[in-house]
Amino acid sequence: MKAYKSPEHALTSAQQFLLLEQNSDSHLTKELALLISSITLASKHIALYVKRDGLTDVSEKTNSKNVHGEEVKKLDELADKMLINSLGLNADVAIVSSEENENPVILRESGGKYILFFDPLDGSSNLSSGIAVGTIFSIMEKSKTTYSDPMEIILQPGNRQIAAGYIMYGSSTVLVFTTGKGVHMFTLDPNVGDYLLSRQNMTFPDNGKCYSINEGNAHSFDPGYNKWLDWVKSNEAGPYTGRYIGSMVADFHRTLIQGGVFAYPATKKSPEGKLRLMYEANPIAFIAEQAKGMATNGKSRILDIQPTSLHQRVPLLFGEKKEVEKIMSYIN
Ligand code: P6P
Repeated sequence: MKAYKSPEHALTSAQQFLLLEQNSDSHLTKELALLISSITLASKHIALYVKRDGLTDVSEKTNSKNVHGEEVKKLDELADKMLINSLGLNADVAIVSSEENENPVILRESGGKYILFFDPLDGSSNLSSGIAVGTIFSIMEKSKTTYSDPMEIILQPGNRQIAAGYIMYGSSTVLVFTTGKGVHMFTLDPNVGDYLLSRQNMTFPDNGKCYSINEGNAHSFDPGYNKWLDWVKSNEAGPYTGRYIGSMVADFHRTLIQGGVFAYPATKKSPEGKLRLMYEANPIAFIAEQAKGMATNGKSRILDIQPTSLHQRVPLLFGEKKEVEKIMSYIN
């Protein structure tokens, strides 16, 4: 990225940063900068509701269940609608797929060059506990202009992503994204009302010594995970710290900042894993690899998995390369 003269981090918005990058790299078009701005606009509205939880009824359950049979909070639906409405105004968006909709939403039968996947409010079951939640997004280009079944152009492997990111609604509201040229973080400044550059070219620290897994599921893990857990808690390995928030965006963000490793293996309740490939594992894996880390299903690279269905689940391990490889040495 060309050096630019503005003060290091004080005045660079996410959109300015993207447009500056565009000068140095043609693949990052104005459309993509505007597209990410559509997402951040919706996220500012979502942030307002998240920050006022308890004063409104948005963290209450709706009567409906989503395609996965999970309870849906009012804010899940509201966030989904805000994102689709904001993206629908962008003529470059053809199709959006979301955790909250069984089928893809075709915004433009013809025209539009981007297809998007998102989890509008990951971890929403934690909303009423005041725990960080997040919006996760993944952006691909349409692989062809004409198709008979939208799944022909939607079910692409994660290595076809051109951008991915998340907004974490936590102690601060942060946007983290990559367009394939490093991982960058922007903090929402409520006084300015915009996301301002706060960290650039982020990489996982080395030797984070933090492991993140829901040990309550240990009874149904592949035995290799329990062998790894015995090791990670041993004197030989230690000391490691256990941290598990139960909101993947927050667990990822902590791992990116503090280092370590996260694993959500297959369990008896979720034999394919719990996390969804297209709008959770793929975007997180793109960011993890751009931050010089690793993301796998325990056997292969997440980004190389050829999807077979829109809402398919995968086991997910991410974090420092050597820590992920350590787990893999026990399970394979
Ligand atoms: P468990 C939140 O519900 C979520 O989808 C992810 O954000 C999180 O990593 C995972 O589920 C937590 O699942 O079974 O540990 O509560």
